[in-house]
Amino acid sequence: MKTPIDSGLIAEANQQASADLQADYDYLGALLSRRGVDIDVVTERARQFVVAVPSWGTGTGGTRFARFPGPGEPRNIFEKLEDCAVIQQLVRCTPRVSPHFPWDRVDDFSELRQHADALGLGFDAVNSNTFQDQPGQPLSYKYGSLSHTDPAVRDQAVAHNLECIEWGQILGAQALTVWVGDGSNFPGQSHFQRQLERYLESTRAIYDALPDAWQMFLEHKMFEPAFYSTVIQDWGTSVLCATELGEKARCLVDLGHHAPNVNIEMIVSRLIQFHKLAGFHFNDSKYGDDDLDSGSIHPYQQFLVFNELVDAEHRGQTGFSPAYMLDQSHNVTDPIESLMNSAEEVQRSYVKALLVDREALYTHQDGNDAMLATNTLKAAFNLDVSPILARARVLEGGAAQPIDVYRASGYRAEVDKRRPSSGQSGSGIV
Ligand SMILES: [Mn+2]
Repeated sequence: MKTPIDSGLIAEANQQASADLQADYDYLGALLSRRGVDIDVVTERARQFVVAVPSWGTGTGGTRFARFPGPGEPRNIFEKLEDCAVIQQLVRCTPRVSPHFPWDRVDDFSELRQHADALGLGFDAVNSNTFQDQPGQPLSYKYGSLSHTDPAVRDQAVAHNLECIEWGQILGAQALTVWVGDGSNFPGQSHFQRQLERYLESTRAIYDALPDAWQMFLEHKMFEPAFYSTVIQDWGTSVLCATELGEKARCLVDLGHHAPNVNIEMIVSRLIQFHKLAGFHFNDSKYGDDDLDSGSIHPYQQFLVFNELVDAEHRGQTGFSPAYMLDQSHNVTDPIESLMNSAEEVQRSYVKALLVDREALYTHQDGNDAMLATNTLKAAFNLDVSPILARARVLEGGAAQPIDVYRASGYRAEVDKRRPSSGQSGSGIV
């Protein structure tokens, strides 16, 4: 397997940090032991945790106003995979990449799969794109795609989703994520019901083409690019459509796609209860769909989401197997650093949620003791679980301190030399 970062560098850095790491791990281990928790069991669970990386996240994002490209940006899916391999080599919890079509389209998908294999990477859900026009595309998506008033446009959008499934099969993916930018910008512009009927008819055609083991993830979004109404605007419409389509259709929760202050963890609970949770696009936000780094603004909210997920694991909820993925736009940081940091932040929320004393929580809930119930959650959230995360990475062959090793490796400067800017980028925000 090709490793983009010198493994000797990782080993050396880990060795230098090992005494401090051991002391921190022992301290946390003793603390957890007093709570009746075996730290090594938690570390084992942390080692099992995986979150997928979006191919488009490896490029610098941007806003409607500007994009400020960084040095050595990947110019195609092969180079994106190379960057994803760096992330995986250092953090060891991101073994799969989610491709986006047609941005990541290649002539030979078998070759692409082999390229990923050689880097120790697999493919996660494939994403279709009918929210922008591609060069040479016969019909425009300006007024919608799967819900367009013109059946020829809808057919074109359906056909693209079908080719995504076909390509995804070659890559070994097992899910198709469908997000449409369809909606309207003016009251009266679109007939809500007829528009949703058209969407359902189109998605039915896609659903019927899903291979046996595949799932279809419906991603809702409240606004943008349509600013008055969006066809799949919230989890309510999403779950209605997923129910209409059938068992293989589930709802994908992008943390940035809700109205401000919405209780997302409660939505997660509802979707779990009715077997309709597909998975997540993790990111964070302050004002809207900001696509900021996971856990950078609302780490407690992310923890509360994981509290619901771990609770479902704990109770052995049937059919519970959500797909975790990052979906962020990196405007001012090195995308590799942001993705590594965010993978760790998501894993951190998971590990903290594992430390919630669930039996105590249930007792306080049943006894209507609001104070002790909420403090039970805080008792887990307030712990610094960094030593567990570092230990899990080291045991998996990764770096105790991924960003330090990445910077020391000189990877960015090296790729900058052999990746001259193409003046265009396939990266974007979904
Ligand atoms: Mn998303």
